[in-house]
Amino acid sequence: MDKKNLIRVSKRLSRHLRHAPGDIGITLTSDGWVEVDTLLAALRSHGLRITRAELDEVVEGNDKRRFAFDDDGLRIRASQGHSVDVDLALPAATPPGVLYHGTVSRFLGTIFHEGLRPMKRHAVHLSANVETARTVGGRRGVPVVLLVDARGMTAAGHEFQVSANGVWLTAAVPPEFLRRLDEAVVPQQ
Ligand code: HQG
Repeated sequence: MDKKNLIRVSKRLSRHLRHAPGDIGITLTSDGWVEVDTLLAALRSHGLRITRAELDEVVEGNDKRRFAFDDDGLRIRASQGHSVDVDLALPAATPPGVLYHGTVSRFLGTIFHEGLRPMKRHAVHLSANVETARTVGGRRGVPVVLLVDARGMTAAGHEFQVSANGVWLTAAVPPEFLRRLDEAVVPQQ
């Protein structure tokens, strides 16, 4: 599959495995899985014919490893980013001392007032490196990177999870744990 098609199929998978399974008549389990055969048949009857080998290619070749198969390869799910009601049942994990979030300046007023909220997704998405946060923020304009005091949050009892593709997730980040990166003194890890 060429790169353009890989992206096209990946976007389709994101849509149905994170946001709109009903659009192709599939149902996700409570932890987000769907049988691969069911998915391929549903995509086929909605105009997207791909083989299992091509699906493997999309999962393997995905820049952010957005999708994962279960251990026996019979089911697939999105590793994060859902808006539909699923519980991925990820175990709690201890984050590094600081995490990062990329956003844009027009949201800063609200963010510093009420903290980071999941908005349409299930969890606030954070990254362990600045570059990823910059890229995420850059989808919406000139990126502003926020530093999250994950150590302080952990000490205050906030829980974190890490998705299969390395995205750090938490329910919300109160404003007292946020600094603009360009104004922050980065604490030692
Ligand atoms: C902002 C993509 C106002 C937040 C990316 C963000 C990521 C607030 C937007 C993943 C706010 C939500 C997630 C508040 C947060 N007031 N704005 N209180 N709290 N925001 O897309 O983190 O390519 O739901 O800063 O790469 O941008 O889809 O979250 O700008 O990994 O795999 O509200 O989605 O991954 O936007 O991105 P999103 P996000 P994929």
